[in-house]
Amino acid sequence: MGLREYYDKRDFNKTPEPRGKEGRGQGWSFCVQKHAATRLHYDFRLELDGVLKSWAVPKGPSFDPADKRLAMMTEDHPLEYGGFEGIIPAGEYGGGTVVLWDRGRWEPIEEPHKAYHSGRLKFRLFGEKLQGAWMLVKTKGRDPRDAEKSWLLFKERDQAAEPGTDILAARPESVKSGRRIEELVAPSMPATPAPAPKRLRPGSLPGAVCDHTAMLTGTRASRRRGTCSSSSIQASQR
Ligand SMILES: [Mn+2]
Repeated sequence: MGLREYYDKRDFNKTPEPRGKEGRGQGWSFCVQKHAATRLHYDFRLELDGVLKSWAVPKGPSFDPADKRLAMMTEDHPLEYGGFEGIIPAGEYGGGTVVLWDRGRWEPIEEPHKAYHSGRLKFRLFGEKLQGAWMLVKTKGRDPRDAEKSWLLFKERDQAAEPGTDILAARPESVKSGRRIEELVAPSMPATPAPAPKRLRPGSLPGAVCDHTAMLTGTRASRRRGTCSSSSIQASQR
């Protein structure tokens, strides 16, 4: 697939995501990014032939072999993406917050190119959270238009399988920053704090919601709402 689609979808003047380039040779990195975009999902990526083969997994990986998680193939990503976490601005492709949820090495159990192209990829993961044998199997999607993109990701039965453990709830934090996705804020902030809203008293509206991400990325909706307390804005600017 290569990186053409990855480049076509992004404006690198606007997104902090790495431009990267296709790598040479074969390494065996893998990563999982938790991505709060329009919908929360987990991006599962395996290095193959100098790029990260990528699947978006809406429900995330599970240590229970009975959980077959839908994994929609997405565009190849550059190897540099394996270190990325940050905030993709609203309005850009994939706009939202990304944390590096897991990373490590992977190891194919069968010849990986043949396995990938036949739609049955067995592998082991040596991550900080994900371990043991896993499988990605191509499946017929519910929508025929998705037939070429729909895979299932699931844990194989082995000693690393833990049907009783919800790894997503138990270990929500980033392996890079230690932060949960709700705690991640934009790294480069304007030097002067945003002026406090004048007429609205902070938190005075019933059901007022403090949307940090929207405040920080300066969307019109959040400015209009203007309901974040100044202390929480300052806290999030540290
Ligand atoms: Mn994503």
